Amino acid sequence: MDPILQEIYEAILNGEAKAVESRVQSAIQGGIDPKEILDQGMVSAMAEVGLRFEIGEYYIPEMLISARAMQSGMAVLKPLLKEANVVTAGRVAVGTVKGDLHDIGKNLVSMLLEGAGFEILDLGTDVAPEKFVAIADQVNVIALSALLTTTMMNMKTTIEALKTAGKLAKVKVIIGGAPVTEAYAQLIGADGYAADASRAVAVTKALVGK
Ligand code: B1M
Repeated sequence: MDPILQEIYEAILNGEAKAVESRVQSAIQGGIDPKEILDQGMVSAMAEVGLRFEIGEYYIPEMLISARAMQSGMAVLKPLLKEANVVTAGRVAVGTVKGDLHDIGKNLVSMLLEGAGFEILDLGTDVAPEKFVAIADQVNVIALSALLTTTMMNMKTTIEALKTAGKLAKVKVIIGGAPVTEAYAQLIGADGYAADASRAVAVTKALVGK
């Protein structure tokens, strides 16, 4: 791995937000592809944070501090990830489902969709099904994220609420997040599933016929 990417990786593990910010800036100035910075330096560091949490080496505060450091790097990368396209390809409501506070993956999906020309309505985290129902008429696609096995079932609840409200004829639903699978998406009647943020762009484009 490029030494600067290794430094970003270490700084996220250590929760050093300022260092992440400055190293990401240096990596951009050094001509490293933003996608490489994101995947190798940052997303892989968060995967390691998760592993350390699993084996009891990290606790919630460490996870939170690393997440903040990751967000500070993402803020630097955001304009570069967005600059690819400015045409509105459609409107997408993005949110992490009820009970779930994880927002890094959701923010990444939003950024890349925005970069691909979609207009984003970010509903945030812990979003109740009724909120997705309320916004359904204003968007082409609803994008649901979940990181917990205990909250992914709220994707099903959300799709059921949209169905009951008669919204599914007009709006498509894409789901994703670490515990989510293609099989689960099919089981709960989602229109699309993506394993990562780049694939979420491709799937969303396909859903709106672009
Ligand atoms: Co939490 N957490 N966390 N956490 N956390 C996980 C998810 C966990 C796997 C850690 C572990 O045990 N190894 C575990 C879940 C276990 C499970 O359910 N099976 C867990 C747990 C248990 C918890 C708590 C319950 C801990 C506790 O309180 N005891 C608690 C729950 C709080 C709640 O939500 N109600 C909790 C809290 C937190 C923090 C607040 C401390 C913090 C979140 C901060 C924040 O988001 N602002 C946190 C963090 C940071 C993590 C880990 C370490 C990292 C998550 C992350 O941001 N990854 C995580 C471990 C891990 O994932 N390895 C963990 C980076 C991000 C880019 O990846 O979000 O997966 P991800 O997004 C990916 C794909 O999933 C996909 O695209 C992205 C890549 O391009 N994707 C989509 C995501 N959404 C998509 C939507 C799409 C398409 C693709 O279409 C719409």
